[in-house]
Formats: sequence, C-alpha cells, structure tokens
Amino acid sequence: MDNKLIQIINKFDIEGEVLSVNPFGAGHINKTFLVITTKKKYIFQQINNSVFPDMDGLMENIKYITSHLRAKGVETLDYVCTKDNKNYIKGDECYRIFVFIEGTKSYNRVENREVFKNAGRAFGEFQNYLADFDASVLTETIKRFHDTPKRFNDFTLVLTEDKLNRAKTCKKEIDFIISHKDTFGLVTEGLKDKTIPLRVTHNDTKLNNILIDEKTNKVRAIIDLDTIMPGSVLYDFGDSIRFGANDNEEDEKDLSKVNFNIDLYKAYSEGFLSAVKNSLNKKEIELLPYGAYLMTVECGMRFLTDYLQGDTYFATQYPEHNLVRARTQLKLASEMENRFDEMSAIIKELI
Ligand code: ADP
Ligand code: GN1
Ligand code: MG
Repeated sequence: MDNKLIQIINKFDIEGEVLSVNPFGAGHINKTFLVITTKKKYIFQQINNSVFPDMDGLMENIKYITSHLRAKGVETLDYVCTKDNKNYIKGDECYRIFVFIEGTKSYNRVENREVFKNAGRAFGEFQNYLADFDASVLTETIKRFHDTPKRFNDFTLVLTEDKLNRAKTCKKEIDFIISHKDTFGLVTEGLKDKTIPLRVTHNDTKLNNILIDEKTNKVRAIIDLDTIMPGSVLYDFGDSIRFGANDNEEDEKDLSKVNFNIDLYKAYSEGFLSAVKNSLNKKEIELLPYGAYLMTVECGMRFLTDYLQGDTYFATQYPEHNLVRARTQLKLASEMENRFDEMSAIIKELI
C-alpha cells in the first residue's frame, strides 16, 4: 500500500485501521480511491485544485447543500473531518474523505431503461429540493462553466496556438464545431434576458455521478457535488442525455456503435418531467431537446480543446483519449440535431 496516502488518510477521523487503498470509479477530474478499514469503507479523493482553485468555497458549498438535503430526509454525501476538525486537507495537494455509500453502484452506460428513467426522476427531484436553497451563499466553483460561447472562444484560442500540432489530426471535428458556432448562444442569452430562470443546478449530471441501489435499481444518492452552482435546468437535463442516451460509452472508439438512442431520451424525459413539469416555464420546456444538443456539442468541444492543448484538464488513459471522446460527442450532437422534431414531440406528449 502507498504509505504517503495512508499517512494522509490517517489524518482524518476515520473508524478502524486501514486495510486497503485502491483507485476507484471513472471520474475525469479528481483522483478517487476506495479505502477499506477494519470497520468501514470510505471514498478518499485528491481533489483537482487546478480545476477548482477555491477549495474553501467548494467544500462550504458541499456543507450547505448536503445539510439542506439531509434536513429534507434525502440521502447524500457525508464527509469525514480531519482530526483537527477541517473538512478537507489544504496544501499544494488537497484531500477529502466521504463515507462510502454501501449497497450502491454507479454505471458508465445505461444497461437498463428503468435505471435511466429513475435517474431522470432523481435529478428532477433534486432540482425541486434545491428550489428553496439560498443561492447567494454558493461559491461559483468554476466560472462560466456552461457558457458555451465562452467555451467556443477558449477553443479558438487553443486551436490558433495548436501547440502540439494536433489540429491536422482532427480537421473534421474542428469544422463541425466552427460550422455550428451560431447555435451556441440560446441558453446564455436566455439567462441574461431572464426568459430562462437562473436556478441552483448540479451541472454535471452524468450517470456515474449517481449511486444506484444494487438491489432495487432505485437512485440512492446524487454525488459529485463540486459543480453545484446557479445555472439552467437545461444544463442538468442536457448533460444526462448526452451521457446516457447513447448506445455505448462516452469513449467508444468504434463510432458505428455510438448512436443517439431516442428511446433512452424518452425514458429519462419521462422520469425528469414527472418531477418538474409543473415548475418549468414554457421556454425551458421548449428548449429541452436543444439543451441535450447544447451540452453534447459543448462537451465534444471541451474534449477537443483539451486534446489540442495537450490533455491538461480531463484525466486520460492514452494519447488520443480526448479525441475519441470528442468524436462520440460530436456524432451524438449531430444525430440529435437531425431529430429535434421527434425529440420535441416526445416532450409535448409528456407535458
Ligand atoms: P470526479 O469529480 O473525478 O468525477 P466523483 O466525485 O464523481 O469524482 O467520484 C468518482 C466516482 O467514485 C463516482 O463516479 C462513484 O463511482 C464513486 N463515488 C464517489 N463518491 C462515492 C461515495 N460516497 N460512495 C460510493 N461511491 C462513490
Ligand atoms: C467531468 O468530474 P466528472 O468526471 O464527473 C467534467 C464534466 C464533463 C464530464 C465528461 C468539473 O465530469 O463537466 O461533462 O467530465 N467535470 C468538470 O464526462 O469539468
Ligand atoms: Mg464524477
């Protein structure tokens, strides 16, 4: 076992003696480990503090949000303080511990329609639980996180520099993004002119940020609360569809196996709208299909930006990993674009 990690883990007020520490999960941002002690299981994370520079603010957000949820009887993340009562270890490297939520699993693709419908309902309910949360106490942990036009500017700067000379390997993807740039502004504009309400949103609603009960397939807890910030409901709906309504995983290399699955889109919409249809305004409802497209094209653009800048943001397992991810997202976005009418008809039926 890694002695350095064990020393850090032992600074937290955990129960029992550490038996094992192993890498865990498929997150792209933090380094996550499963810790097993003689008494309990924990999730130990080195938090990516270049992605999240304001760690105090981030952990305060988690404190406020988890207390708010717990007061409503909702199962949520439970962090363990250090022996000197801090909610994380601060330094060049930052660490925290959560209690492992037992009897649960997270999925990297939808294996069962029912699970995805349950995920939709859970994110809808999550939105409702946060409706009375005082957003003014929240730190914006990543500035302009889903500001897609700003993401496009970042992309063009990185493309102009092309410091690894990789642009020649992804001309088709670059052209797709540039030719779609006029479609990126609807949500940021709507938030600005207030036709789209600013709500407290999760902002990273992919399926592996939910813990599903192993026995019942019901959602036990929504996790990865690092990006909870004021945002649009379209981000939360859209990001779930981007990840889940795909016949395959986010990093499937064989693009012929990557397809937008409209039945899974329908399943998620059924669950989600059963929880929020009465609280969304007309414009939000109309834009749900667009939200799915926007989050998908934005994510493709973010993966491609990271590929062009040398894989400094998302964790990667091999040199073209971000390019492979970008390709799946852009293919899905293009398929969604061609099926907007069907997607809208599904929403209309459910309202
Ligand atoms: P990242 O920001 O890198 O995505 P996450 O906080 O999402 O990190 O954690 C990565 C993975 O670890 C999750 O997808 C989930 O599988 C698992 N995980 C995180 N917290 C818990 C927890 N409290 N109990 C059980 N599993 C967890
Ligand atoms: C990251 O942290 P994780 O792996 O749950 C990213 C999301 C992306 C997602 C793509 C803070 O999510 O925005 O949509 O990867 N999180 C951050 O899979 O950038
Ligand atoms: Mg995650």
